[in-house]
Amino acid sequence: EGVLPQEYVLIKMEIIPPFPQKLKVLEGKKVYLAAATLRPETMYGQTNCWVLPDGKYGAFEINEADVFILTERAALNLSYQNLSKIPEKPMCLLELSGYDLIGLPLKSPLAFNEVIYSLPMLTILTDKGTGIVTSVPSDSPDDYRALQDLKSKPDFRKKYRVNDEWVLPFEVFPIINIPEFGDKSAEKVCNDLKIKSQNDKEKLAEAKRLTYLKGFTDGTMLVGEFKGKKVQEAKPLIKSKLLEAGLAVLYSE
Ligand code: A2H
Repeated sequence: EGVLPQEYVLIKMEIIPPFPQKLKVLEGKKVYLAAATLRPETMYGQTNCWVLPDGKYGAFEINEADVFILTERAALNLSYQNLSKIPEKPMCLLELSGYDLIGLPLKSPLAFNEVIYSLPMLTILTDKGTGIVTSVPSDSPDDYRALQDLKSKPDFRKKYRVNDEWVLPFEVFPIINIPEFGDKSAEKVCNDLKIKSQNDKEKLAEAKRLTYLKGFTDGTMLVGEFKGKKVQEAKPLIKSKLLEAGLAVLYSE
């Protein structure tokens, strides 16, 4: 944990009914996987959501209307940030594991894919953000590699009961150009560094360092309302739009 608080945007990824048996008690409510991101301007390119299979999650009442699925730790922090039905007290309606969340169909803000699915990622940290991560494989090396792992390894899909239709139709979609890395910067850097799996932590850290900074300083939007604008300019505008539309909330830790 750093000294300064980190501010995330929580993207409200809505679960599309009908709910599976395990989540049936929540049906009738608006239930979201709340994904913590530092890159709200990349939401056009979402291909899936990531959960930690062995992670512990809960469905928490945030206000009269909304239920968020995230870690208890994040729910506690949110309850001190005016995001709990009862102030300073997380209201858990249902305890869940990551396994319960795999395969949920989701509708996520700005995503060009109308329906995306929740899939397993083994490197998610439960002491950071919400434990839920939205996947943008064009611009995030972690997301690119984890999606490739699922696509290229049928045994891996089988182990986590991931249906082919939740993974195979989803292609890396260009949303930002970085002069040095092209339109699919994460794919390019992962290939250049010969990253073979989501567990290749050191190389992925290097890939993230390379793309994260360059994306912000040199990136140009290829899609959306701010197409043609620099990422630096578009990012705060897209963030404000999401917040004002009620499609996302801010979260600090
Ligand atoms: B970012 P920082 Cl396109 N465990 O969002 C692992 N990773 C997590 C996480 C957790 N518990 N919570 C959030 N994250 C990811 C988009 C994105 C992100 C892009 C490019 C880079 C990038 C789409 N995924 O992050 O350690 C989330 O992925 C590169 C750093 O707090 C979040 O933003 O700095 C980022 O890591 C937060 O990481």
